[in-house]
Amino acid sequence: MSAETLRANGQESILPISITDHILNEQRHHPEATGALTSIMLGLARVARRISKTAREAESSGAYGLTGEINVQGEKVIKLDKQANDLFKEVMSKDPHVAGFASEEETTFVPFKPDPKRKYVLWFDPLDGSSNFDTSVTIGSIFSIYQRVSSVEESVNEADFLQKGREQVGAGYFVFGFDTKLVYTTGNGVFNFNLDSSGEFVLSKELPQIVTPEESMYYSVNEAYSPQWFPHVVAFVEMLKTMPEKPCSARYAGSLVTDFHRNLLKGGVYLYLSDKKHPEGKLRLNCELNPLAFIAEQAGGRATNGEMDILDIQPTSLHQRSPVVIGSKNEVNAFLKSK
Ligand code: AHM
Ligand code: MG
Repeated sequence: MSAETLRANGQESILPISITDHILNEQRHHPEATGALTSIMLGLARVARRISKTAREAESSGAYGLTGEINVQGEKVIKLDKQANDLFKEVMSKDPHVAGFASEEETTFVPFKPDPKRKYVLWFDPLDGSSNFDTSVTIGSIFSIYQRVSSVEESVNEADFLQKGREQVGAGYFVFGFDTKLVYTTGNGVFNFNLDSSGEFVLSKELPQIVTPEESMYYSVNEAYSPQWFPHVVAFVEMLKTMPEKPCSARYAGSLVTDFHRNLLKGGVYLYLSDKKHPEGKLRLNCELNPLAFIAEQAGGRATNGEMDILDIQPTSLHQRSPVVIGSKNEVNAFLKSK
């Protein structure tokens, strides 16, 4: 009997529940499962282990500094951005279920060898918050898994990477801080793993499943842009600071995964909206917002662009940006009412 089953039967497990145990157990509820998600998740965990090690040994691994390139987002590429992207590419190209991927760091999507068994495509932000890396602020990787919509007889095409977030079959992120975490969902709740000293992601004993508080303790926004904010945003942030019962406190790392993760656990709302200088906000719909919106909803939170739920937006281009308010339900709903 697996450790998961023991726990489900009300018997405390003394064995740690690995990511492999967990996914296999999840798949018991899906008799049609082929093992593809297990394989993909294990590949992602492998990539994360390597990024974690490279980041921890940044001096000797040569991960600090810039490559000298500018990516498709117009941003300077740091060496660890490139190393992380190359790792995702290499490991996922060897997965027999993955037909191709798209990434914040790639100009367009990358097809793998055509094969009818390759039924899934992935989106990554290989290294989110990377501009913080040389100051030891927590960074992360974000991923999203879709079933391809193109014919399996052919190579993937752009439509595979322009699916609504609602179509995700799995999504998650890794947090690289003083420890390494994996948070993921396949649409059946949000699960929380820690990388242990043997290199295994194990289900957290303290907090195996994450349900986000309905009320925010924190708000996260770059207030340096407040001179450009539209009046309703100024008023909303003021309201967060002055809520009579429990005013929110500010926390902003400038690293989306870090800010999102803290707010998910403690209750909080993250905003990156349109302003007079950023008409579409900054964050990328496909590789950043859709996966985090899937996690937020599965944990009981919400994500909106101000007009509709993030997961219902039909993407029209690969690197499209979107305004976002994401996190605890009460404050996301309050934002929508305040408009
Ligand atoms: P990136 O590091 O993948 O390019 O992501 C963009 C980052 C987010 O992690 C973060 O929340 C945001 O940009 C911060 O932007 P700003 O400096 O404008 O506040
Ligand atoms: Mg990012």
